[in-house]
Amino acid sequence: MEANFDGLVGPTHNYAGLSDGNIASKSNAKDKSHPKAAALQGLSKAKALKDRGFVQGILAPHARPDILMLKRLGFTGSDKQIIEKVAKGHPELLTNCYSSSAMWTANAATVSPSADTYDGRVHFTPANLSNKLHRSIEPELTGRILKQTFRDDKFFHHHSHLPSGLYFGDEGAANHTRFCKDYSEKGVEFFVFGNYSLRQGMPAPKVYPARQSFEASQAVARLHGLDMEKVVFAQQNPDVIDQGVFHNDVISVGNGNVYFYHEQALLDSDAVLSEIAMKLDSQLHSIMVPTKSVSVQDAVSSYLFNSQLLTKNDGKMVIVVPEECRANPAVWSYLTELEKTDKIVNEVLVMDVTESMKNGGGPACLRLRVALTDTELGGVNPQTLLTDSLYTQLTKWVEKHYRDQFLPSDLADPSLIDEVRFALDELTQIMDLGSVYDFQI
Ligand code: SUG
Repeated sequence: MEANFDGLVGPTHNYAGLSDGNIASKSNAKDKSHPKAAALQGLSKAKALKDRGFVQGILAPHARPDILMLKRLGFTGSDKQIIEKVAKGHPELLTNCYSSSAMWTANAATVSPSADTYDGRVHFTPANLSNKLHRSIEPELTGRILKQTFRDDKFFHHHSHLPSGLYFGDEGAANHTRFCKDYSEKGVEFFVFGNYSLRQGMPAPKVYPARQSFEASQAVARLHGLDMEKVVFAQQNPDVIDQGVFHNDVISVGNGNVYFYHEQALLDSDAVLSEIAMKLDSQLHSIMVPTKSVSVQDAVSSYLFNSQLLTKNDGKMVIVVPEECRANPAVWSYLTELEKTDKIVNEVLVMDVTESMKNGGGPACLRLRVALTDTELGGVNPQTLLTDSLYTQLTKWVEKHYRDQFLPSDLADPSLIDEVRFALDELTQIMDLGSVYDFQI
């Protein structure tokens, strides 16, 4: 089966405008956020999908502020004194070390299911997220959270993140798709990159950064021991990166034998699609959305492609889209037609994840896909798998600890450190995460 592990939105969810190239993040910078509503929206999405029979997990949020990062930058004193100094003299560092961006677990790691890997284990490589300061501080803790979640090393193989820096910039599953006939069979792993970091004169975006390099995608495929006859590398169209498509999952999504993509998503789409179909050795059901139906601008503002394509019991698929798709006439008319006419994708399900959308994260950003066998599912920490009881516990926990509203200026409040730590300490008990966080209370 395919399990989806959604990121639990952290208590300091805020809009700091930290992501150049991500239009929503920039345009909502300094707005008031609603951490409690954000976390509850995410949990409701996960619960709704669990109630429909999909396997749903939860990945814990990160501990913020990242005091260790500040200490490595030369700040000294008690944790509260450090925050006071940073708030006074370096407000830009304060927003970075307090970001709750780990909630977008599509960027947590690249995952290869056991059917594809050399040692028959599920492989995880945390993304180094080198392109943005606030995200580059995630991989160590992400690795620890993944180890506490996918525990049994008989089934799970955890790698370290790739070397930091721009040469091996890696953004995880947001730029990785797996096509297959059946989840349990060997599939085709599809890596989409934004640029070549070590080759001169290749196509590259001009306005915004490419976050994923070809060299990084290749390294992850090597680490996971994939059969290169079953791997496809493709370059994202640099022009769409320059229009705000900072990850491939903002312009295309695949599942099973279905690829749902925008006409302008890739360089040389025809060749890429034939390679996927050839390596899949079965029919690829490709749904190309033409620019005349949905412009790149509409795709970016509605997040049509940042949707989840989920296989139902009858083999058909539901597409889970954000509310913003319903509000966009061109996108909604496209989806209404798709639901009526497509042979496989026959249902549209709309979810409210507005708080995440305002930072550029749709339904698909909020989840990490992990295809597992029944036996492997047994090796997952059970307290990370969503049940009615875990949903109730997590909802109560959020209601108890999260603020209703938040402005980036609230990060200067030194008492926030304890507020967050008490909450996370309780969470480690609810989710049985041991000493995954490195703070003391
Ligand atoms: O990395 N936004 C995230 C959104 C990630 C979306 N993920 C996928 N497409 N898979 C990013 O740009 C904004 C944070 C801020 O501005 O406060 C932010 O990090």
